[in-house]
Amino acid sequence: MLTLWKRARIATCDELSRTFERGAIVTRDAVVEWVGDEADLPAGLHPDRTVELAGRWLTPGLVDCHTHLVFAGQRAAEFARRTAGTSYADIAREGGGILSTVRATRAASDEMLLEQSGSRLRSLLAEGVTVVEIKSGYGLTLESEARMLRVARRLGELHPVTISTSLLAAHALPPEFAGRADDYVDLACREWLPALRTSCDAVDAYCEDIAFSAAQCDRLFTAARALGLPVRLHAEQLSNVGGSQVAARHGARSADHLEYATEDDAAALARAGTVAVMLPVAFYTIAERQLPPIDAFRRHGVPLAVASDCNPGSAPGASLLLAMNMARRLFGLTSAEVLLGVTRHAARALGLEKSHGAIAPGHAADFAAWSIDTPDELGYWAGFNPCSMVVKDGAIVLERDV
Ligand code: DI6
Ligand code: FE
Repeated sequence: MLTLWKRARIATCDELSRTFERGAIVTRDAVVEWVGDEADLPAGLHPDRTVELAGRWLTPGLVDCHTHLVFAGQRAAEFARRTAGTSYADIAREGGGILSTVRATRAASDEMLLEQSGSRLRSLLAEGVTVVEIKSGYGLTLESEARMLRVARRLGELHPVTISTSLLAAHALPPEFAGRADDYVDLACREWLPALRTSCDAVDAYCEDIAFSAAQCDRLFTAARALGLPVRLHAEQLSNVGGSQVAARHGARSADHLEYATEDDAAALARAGTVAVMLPVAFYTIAERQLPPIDAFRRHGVPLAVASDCNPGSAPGASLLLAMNMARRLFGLTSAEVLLGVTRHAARALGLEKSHGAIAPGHAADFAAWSIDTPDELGYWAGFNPCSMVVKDGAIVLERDV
Protein backbone atom coordinates (compact mmCIF):
# COMPACT_ATOMS: atom_id res chain seq x y z
CA MET A 1 0.00 0.00 0.00
CA LEU A 2 1.27 3.44 -0.98
CA THR A 3 0.62 6.11 1.67
CA LEU A 4 1.14 9.85 1.40
CA TRP A 5 1.69 11.61 4.73
CA LYS A 6 1.19 15.30 4.05
CA ARG A 7 1.25 18.73 5.67
CA ALA A 8 3.72 17.63 8.31
CA ARG A 9 6.60 19.52 9.80
CA ILE A 10 9.38 16.96 9.76
CA ALA A 11 12.60 16.49 11.71
CA THR A 12 14.21 13.66 9.73
CA CYS A 13 17.17 13.02 12.10
CA ASP A 14 18.96 11.74 8.97
CA GLU A 15 22.69 12.23 8.28
CA LEU A 16 22.08 15.89 7.44
CA SER A 17 19.50 16.41 10.22
CA ARG A 18 17.18 17.92 7.62
CA THR A 19 13.90 19.52 8.64
CA PHE A 20 10.95 20.40 6.40
CA GLU A 21 8.41 23.07 7.40
CA ARG A 22 5.84 21.87 4.90
CA GLY A 23 6.94 18.31 4.43
CA ALA A 24 5.59 15.07 3.07
CA ILE A 25 6.52 11.42 3.27
CA VAL A 26 5.68 8.59 0.91
CA THR A 27 5.67 5.11 2.39
CA ARG A 28 5.19 1.78 0.64
CA ASP A 29 3.88 -0.75 3.14
CA ALA A 30 6.35 -0.71 6.04
CA VAL A 31 9.12 1.33 4.40
CA VAL A 32 9.81 4.99 3.63
CA GLU A 33 10.19 5.66 -0.10
CA TRP A 34 10.51 9.41 -0.16
CA VAL A 35 10.70 12.38 2.20
CA GLY A 36 10.98 16.06 1.38
CA ASP A 37 9.18 19.33 0.74
CA GLU A 38 5.60 18.82 -0.30
CA ALA A 39 6.29 21.07 -3.30
CA ASP A 40 8.86 18.54 -4.57
CA LEU A 41 6.64 15.45 -4.35
CA PRO A 42 7.28 13.06 -7.26
CA ALA A 43 4.86 13.75 -10.12
CA GLY A 44 2.12 11.26 -10.97
CA LEU A 45 1.87 9.86 -7.46
CA HIS A 46 -1.30 7.84 -6.87
CA PRO A 47 -1.39 6.99 -3.17
CA ASP A 48 -3.86 4.41 -1.86
CA ARG A 49 -4.22 6.47 1.30
CA THR A 50 -3.47 10.05 2.29
CA VAL A 51 -2.92 11.06 5.91
CA GLU A 52 -3.27 14.78 6.60
CA LEU A 53 -1.13 15.92 9.53
CA ALA A 54 -2.32 19.53 9.79
CA GLY A 55 1.13 20.97 10.55
CA ARG A 56 2.00 18.56 13.37
CA TRP A 57 5.69 17.81 13.92
CA LEU A 58 6.85 14.33 12.89
CA THR A 59 10.02 12.68 14.13
CA PRO A 60 11.29 9.16 13.61
CA GLY A 61 9.78 6.70 16.08
CA LEU A 62 11.94 7.09 19.18
CA VAL A 63 14.52 4.45 20.14
CA ASP A 64 15.05 3.57 23.81
CA CYS A 65 18.43 1.89 23.54
CA HIS A 66 19.00 0.85 27.19
CA THR A 67 16.31 -0.73 29.37
CA HIS A 68 15.93 -3.53 31.90
CA LEU A 69 12.18 -3.50 31.21
CA VAL A 70 11.53 -7.20 31.89
CA PHE A 71 11.47 -7.76 35.66
CA ALA A 72 9.00 -8.67 38.39
CA GLY A 73 8.03 -6.73 41.49
CA GLN A 74 9.32 -3.41 42.76
CA ARG A 75 11.86 -2.04 45.25
CA ALA A 76 9.91 0.76 46.93
CA ALA A 77 11.19 -0.19 50.40
CA GLU A 78 14.74 0.10 49.12
CA PHE A 79 13.96 3.49 47.60
CA ALA A 80 12.69 4.65 51.00
CA ARG A 81 16.00 3.57 52.60
CA ARG A 82 17.94 5.37 49.91
CA THR A 83 16.00 8.60 50.36
CA ALA A 84 16.83 8.29 54.08
CA GLY A 85 20.55 8.15 53.26
CA THR A 86 21.68 4.55 52.54
CA SER A 87 23.59 4.34 49.26
CA TYR A 88 22.70 2.21 46.22
CA ALA A 89 26.08 0.44 46.47
CA ASP A 90 25.63 -0.35 50.19
CA ILE A 91 22.24 -1.97 49.55
CA ALA A 92 23.81 -4.01 46.73
CA ARG A 93 26.63 -5.18 49.04
CA GLU A 94 24.03 -6.40 51.55
CA GLY A 95 22.52 -8.70 48.91
CA GLY A 96 19.63 -6.37 48.09
CA GLY A 97 19.45 -4.27 44.96
CA ILE A 98 19.72 -6.26 41.74
CA LEU A 99 19.67 -9.56 43.66
CA SER A 100 16.33 -8.73 45.25
CA THR A 101 14.84 -8.33 41.76
CA VAL A 102 16.55 -11.59 40.71
CA ARG A 103 14.59 -13.37 43.48
CA ALA A 104 11.29 -11.77 42.40
CA THR A 105 11.90 -12.43 38.70
CA ARG A 106 12.90 -16.07 39.17
CA ALA A 107 9.70 -16.60 41.21
CA ALA A 108 7.35 -14.97 38.67
CA SER A 109 5.49 -16.94 36.01
CA ASP A 110 5.91 -16.10 32.33
CA GLU A 111 2.40 -14.62 32.36
CA MET A 112 3.20 -12.32 35.30
CA LEU A 113 6.42 -11.19 33.67
CA LEU A 114 4.66 -10.48 30.37
CA GLU A 115 1.87 -8.58 32.08
CA GLN A 116 4.06 -6.42 34.32
CA SER A 117 6.60 -5.72 31.58
CA GLY A 118 3.90 -5.17 28.95
CA SER A 119 2.45 -2.25 30.86
CA ARG A 120 5.86 -0.58 30.93
CA LEU A 121 6.32 -1.19 27.22
CA ARG A 122 2.91 0.34 26.44
CA SER A 123 3.86 3.40 28.44
CA LEU A 124 6.98 3.84 26.27
CA LEU A 125 4.95 3.25 23.09
CA ALA A 126 2.54 6.04 24.08
CA GLU A 127 5.57 8.37 24.08
CA GLY A 128 6.33 7.54 20.46
CA VAL A 129 8.93 4.88 21.21
CA THR A 130 8.94 2.20 18.50
CA VAL A 131 12.26 0.46 19.19
CA VAL A 132 13.23 -0.76 22.66
CA GLU A 133 16.32 -2.59 23.81
CA ILE A 134 15.67 -5.03 26.67
CA LYS A 135 18.35 -6.73 28.76
CA SER A 136 18.26 -9.95 30.70
CA GLY A 137 20.20 -9.90 33.97
CA TYR A 138 17.56 -10.69 36.59
CA GLY A 139 17.73 -14.45 36.02
CA LEU A 140 21.43 -15.29 36.39
CA THR A 141 20.98 -18.97 35.59
CA LEU A 142 21.13 -20.28 32.04
CA GLU A 143 17.45 -21.21 32.06
CA SER A 144 16.19 -18.00 33.68
CA GLU A 145 18.34 -15.76 31.48
CA ALA A 146 16.97 -17.62 28.45
CA ARG A 147 13.46 -17.07 29.78
CA MET A 148 13.97 -13.33 30.18
CA LEU A 149 15.20 -13.07 26.58
CA ARG A 150 12.21 -15.13 25.43
CA VAL A 151 9.76 -12.90 27.30
CA ALA A 152 11.45 -9.82 25.82
CA ARG A 153 11.05 -11.14 22.27
CA ARG A 154 7.49 -12.24 22.98
CA LEU A 155 6.69 -8.65 24.03
CA GLY A 156 7.75 -7.59 20.56
CA GLU A 157 5.30 -10.04 19.00
CA LEU A 158 2.48 -8.74 21.20
CA HIS A 159 3.16 -5.02 20.65
CA PRO A 160 3.97 -2.83 17.64
CA VAL A 161 7.51 -2.27 18.91
CA THR A 162 10.81 -3.61 17.58
CA ILE A 163 12.67 -5.31 20.44
CA SER A 164 16.44 -5.68 20.54
CA THR A 165 17.69 -8.02 23.27
CA SER A 166 20.95 -7.99 25.22
CA LEU A 167 22.26 -10.85 27.33
CA LEU A 168 23.32 -9.33 30.66
CA ALA A 169 24.34 -12.46 32.55
CA ALA A 170 27.21 -10.42 34.05
CA HIS A 171 24.86 -8.04 35.88
CA ALA A 172 25.42 -9.28 39.45
CA LEU A 173 27.06 -12.33 40.94
CA PRO A 174 24.31 -14.88 41.71
CA PRO A 175 24.32 -16.14 45.34
CA GLU A 176 25.14 -19.66 44.09
CA PHE A 177 28.55 -18.30 42.98
CA ALA A 178 29.36 -16.11 45.99
CA GLY A 179 33.14 -15.68 46.19
CA ARG A 180 33.61 -17.36 42.77
CA ALA A 181 33.09 -14.55 40.27
CA ASP A 182 35.77 -15.88 37.90
CA ASP A 183 34.07 -19.29 37.81
CA TYR A 184 30.76 -17.62 37.01
CA VAL A 185 32.25 -15.60 34.15
CA ASP A 186 34.03 -18.69 32.82
CA LEU A 187 30.77 -20.63 32.83
CA ALA A 188 28.98 -17.81 31.01
CA CYS A 189 31.78 -17.71 28.40
CA ARG A 190 32.02 -21.45 27.94
CA GLU A 191 28.36 -22.53 28.07
CA TRP A 192 25.86 -19.68 28.23
CA LEU A 193 27.10 -17.56 25.33
CA PRO A 194 27.09 -20.45 22.84
CA ALA A 195 23.70 -21.63 24.14
CA LEU A 196 22.08 -18.17 23.96
CA ARG A 197 23.84 -16.91 20.86
CA THR A 198 20.67 -16.78 18.76
CA SER A 199 18.42 -15.62 21.63
CA CYS A 200 20.12 -12.22 21.97
CA ASP A 201 21.22 -9.40 19.70
CA ALA A 202 24.16 -8.30 21.86
CA VAL A 203 26.09 -9.05 25.04
CA ASP A 204 26.22 -6.54 27.89
CA ALA A 205 27.95 -6.53 31.29
CA TYR A 206 28.09 -4.38 34.42
CA CYS A 207 31.67 -3.29 34.95
CA GLU A 208 31.88 -1.90 38.48
CA ASP A 209 33.52 -2.67 41.80
CA ILE A 210 30.18 -3.97 43.10
CA ALA A 211 29.78 -6.11 39.96
CA PHE A 212 32.41 -7.40 37.47
CA SER A 213 36.01 -6.29 36.94
CA ALA A 214 37.44 -4.92 33.72
CA ALA A 215 39.42 -8.16 33.30
CA GLN A 216 36.27 -10.28 33.68
CA CYS A 217 34.35 -8.11 31.18
CA ASP A 218 37.30 -8.35 28.83
CA ARG A 219 37.10 -12.16 28.93
CA LEU A 220 33.37 -12.13 28.41
CA PHE A 221 33.71 -9.81 25.42
CA THR A 222 36.47 -11.92 23.87
CA ALA A 223 34.14 -14.93 24.01
CA ALA A 224 31.18 -12.92 22.68
CA ARG A 225 33.16 -11.48 19.77
CA ALA A 226 34.47 -14.95 18.88
CA LEU A 227 30.82 -15.98 18.45
CA GLY A 228 30.14 -12.90 16.31
CA LEU A 229 28.04 -11.18 18.96
CA PRO A 230 28.23 -7.38 19.31
CA VAL A 231 29.04 -6.05 22.78
CA ARG A 232 28.15 -3.05 24.94
CA LEU A 233 28.98 -2.16 28.51
CA HIS A 234 27.66 -0.50 31.69
CA ALA A 235 30.83 1.46 32.45
CA GLU A 236 32.00 4.06 34.92
CA GLN A 237 28.61 4.51 36.64
CA LEU A 238 29.76 4.64 40.28
CA SER A 239 33.54 4.65 39.89
CA ASN A 240 36.19 4.30 37.19
CA VAL A 241 37.40 0.72 36.94
CA GLY A 242 38.51 0.81 33.30
CA GLY A 243 35.29 -0.27 31.58
CA SER A 244 35.39 2.33 28.80
CA GLN A 245 38.83 1.12 27.73
CA VAL A 246 37.59 -2.49 27.58
CA ALA A 247 34.52 -1.39 25.62
CA ALA A 248 36.65 0.59 23.17
CA ARG A 249 39.15 -2.25 22.76
CA HIS A 250 36.35 -4.58 21.69
CA GLY A 251 34.69 -2.03 19.39
CA ALA A 252 31.60 -1.99 21.61
CA ARG A 253 28.45 -0.54 20.10
CA SER A 254 27.92 1.51 23.23
CA ALA A 255 29.29 2.35 26.63
CA ASP A 256 26.56 3.37 29.02
CA HIS A 257 26.33 5.64 32.13
CA LEU A 258 29.96 6.98 32.04
CA GLU A 259 29.62 9.49 34.89
CA TYR A 260 33.20 8.68 36.01
CA ALA A 261 34.69 8.48 32.51
CA THR A 262 37.80 10.57 31.79
CA GLU A 263 39.06 12.55 28.82
CA ASP A 264 41.17 9.51 27.83
CA ASP A 265 38.06 7.34 27.96
CA ALA A 266 36.23 9.79 25.69
CA ALA A 267 39.13 9.69 23.23
CA ALA A 268 39.15 5.88 23.23
CA LEU A 269 35.39 5.68 22.69
CA ALA A 270 35.64 8.15 19.82
CA ARG A 271 38.38 6.12 18.12
CA ALA A 272 36.31 2.96 18.48
CA GLY A 273 33.14 4.60 17.12
CA THR A 274 31.34 3.63 20.34
CA VAL A 275 28.15 5.49 21.25
CA ALA A 276 28.05 7.01 24.77
CA VAL A 277 24.61 6.34 26.25
CA MET A 278 23.52 8.87 28.86
CA LEU A 279 21.18 7.58 31.59
CA PRO A 280 20.18 10.67 33.57
CA VAL A 281 17.22 9.00 35.34
CA ALA A 282 19.67 6.68 37.11
CA PHE A 283 21.94 9.64 37.90
CA TYR A 284 18.95 11.43 39.42
CA THR A 285 17.48 8.43 41.27
CA ILE A 286 20.68 7.42 43.03
CA ALA A 287 21.43 11.11 43.74
CA GLU A 288 24.79 10.92 41.96
CA ARG A 289 26.86 14.10 41.93
CA GLN A 290 29.55 13.24 39.38
CA LEU A 291 28.47 14.50 35.96
CA PRO A 292 29.48 12.59 32.82
CA PRO A 293 32.19 14.46 30.85
CA ILE A 294 29.82 15.80 28.20
CA ASP A 295 32.27 18.43 26.91
CA ALA A 296 34.97 15.80 26.42
CA PHE A 297 32.50 13.64 24.47
CA ARG A 298 31.66 16.65 22.30
CA ARG A 299 35.31 17.60 21.75
CA HIS A 300 36.23 14.07 20.70
CA GLY A 301 33.10 13.60 18.59
CA VAL A 302 31.62 10.71 20.58
CA PRO A 303 28.00 10.19 19.45
CA LEU A 304 25.65 10.71 22.41
CA ALA A 305 22.47 8.73 23.01
CA VAL A 306 19.90 9.10 25.79
CA ALA A 307 17.89 6.21 27.26
CA SER A 308 15.44 5.52 30.07
CA ASP A 309 17.39 2.70 31.82
CA CYS A 310 13.90 1.50 32.94
CA ASN A 311 14.63 -0.80 35.91
CA PRO A 312 13.25 -1.24 39.43
CA GLY A 313 16.35 0.01 41.26
CA SER A 314 18.08 3.02 39.75
CA ALA A 315 15.43 4.14 37.25
CA PRO A 316 11.96 3.09 38.33
CA GLY A 317 9.53 4.17 35.63
CA ALA A 318 9.22 3.89 31.90
CA SER A 319 9.56 7.32 30.36
CA LEU A 320 12.03 8.25 27.65
CA LEU A 321 10.58 11.78 27.60
CA LEU A 322 11.56 12.22 31.25
CA ALA A 323 15.08 10.97 30.45
CA MET A 324 15.25 13.55 27.64
CA ASN A 325 14.21 16.32 30.00
CA MET A 326 16.77 15.23 32.58
CA ALA A 327 19.51 14.94 29.94
CA ARG A 328 18.91 18.58 29.12
CA ARG A 329 18.45 19.97 32.63
CA LEU A 330 20.97 17.79 34.53
CA PHE A 331 23.60 17.05 31.83
CA GLY A 332 23.23 20.22 29.73
CA LEU A 333 22.52 18.47 26.44
CA THR A 334 20.94 20.69 23.80
CA SER A 335 17.54 19.91 22.32
CA ALA A 336 19.23 18.87 19.06
CA GLU A 337 21.60 16.53 20.93
CA VAL A 338 18.72 14.98 22.85
CA LEU A 339 16.66 14.42 19.72
CA LEU A 340 19.54 12.66 17.93
CA GLY A 341 20.19 10.83 21.21
CA VAL A 342 16.81 9.11 21.05
CA THR A 343 16.80 8.58 17.27
CA ARG A 344 19.86 8.24 15.03
CA HIS A 345 22.49 7.72 17.71
CA ALA A 346 20.27 5.39 19.76
CA ALA A 347 19.65 3.26 16.67
CA ARG A 348 23.41 3.14 16.11
CA ALA A 349 23.93 1.88 19.68
CA LEU A 350 21.76 -1.07 18.65
CA GLY A 351 23.34 -1.59 15.22
CA LEU A 352 20.02 -0.51 13.65
CA GLU A 353 21.22 2.73 12.07
CA LYS A 354 20.48 1.56 8.52
CA SER A 355 16.82 0.80 9.27
CA HIS A 356 15.68 2.89 12.26
CA GLY A 357 16.21 6.21 14.00
CA ALA A 358 15.75 8.43 10.93
CA ILE A 359 13.08 9.30 8.39
CA ALA A 360 14.92 8.40 5.20
CA PRO A 361 14.31 6.30 2.08
CA GLY A 362 14.75 2.62 2.86
CA HIS A 363 14.16 3.09 6.59
CA ALA A 364 11.23 1.58 8.48
CA ALA A 365 8.10 3.75 8.38
CA ASP A 366 8.20 4.38 12.15
CA PHE A 367 7.10 7.89 13.14
CA ALA A 368 5.89 9.82 16.14
CA ALA A 369 3.62 12.87 15.69
CA TRP A 370 3.80 15.63 18.28
CA SER A 371 1.47 18.44 19.31
CA ILE A 372 4.28 20.95 19.75
CA ASP A 373 5.26 24.26 18.15
CA THR A 374 8.98 23.50 17.94
CA PRO A 375 11.26 20.45 18.38
CA ASP A 376 12.82 22.42 21.26
CA GLU A 377 9.81 21.21 23.24
CA LEU A 378 11.17 17.65 23.13
CA GLY A 379 12.95 17.44 26.45
CA TYR A 380 11.36 20.67 27.66
CA TRP A 381 8.17 19.24 29.14
CA ALA A 382 8.70 17.34 32.38
CA GLY A 383 5.88 14.94 33.21
CA PHE A 384 3.75 15.80 30.18
CA ASN A 385 3.49 13.76 26.98
CA PRO A 386 2.78 15.70 23.78
CA CYS A 387 2.84 12.63 21.50
CA SER A 388 -0.43 12.46 19.55
CA MET A 389 0.14 9.59 17.11
CA VAL A 390 2.48 6.64 16.66
CA VAL A 391 3.14 4.97 13.31
CA LYS A 392 4.89 1.58 13.24
CA ASP A 393 5.93 -0.07 9.99
CA GLY A 394 3.57 2.21 8.09
CA ALA A 395 0.49 1.55 10.26
CA ILE A 396 -1.09 4.02 12.69
CA VAL A 397 -0.90 2.02 15.91
CA LEU A 398 -1.84 4.67 18.46
CA GLU A 399 -3.69 8.00 18.52
CA ARG A 400 -4.02 10.18 21.61
CA ASP A 401 -5.84 13.41 22.34
CA VAL A 402 -3.29 15.96 23.51
N1 DI6 B 1 23.15 -0.20 36.27
C1 DI6 B 1 21.94 0.29 36.52
O1 DI6 B 1 21.70 1.45 36.67
C2 DI6 B 1 20.98 -0.82 36.53
N2 DI6 B 1 21.82 -1.93 36.22
C3 DI6 B 1 23.05 -1.53 36.11
O2 DI6 B 1 23.96 -2.30 35.86
C4 DI6 B 1 20.34 -1.00 37.86
C5 DI6 B 1 19.60 -2.29 37.96
C6 DI6 B 1 18.92 -2.46 39.29
O3 DI6 B 1 19.23 -1.78 40.29
O4 DI6 B 1 18.05 -3.33 39.35
FE1 FE C 1 21.31 -0.32 33.00
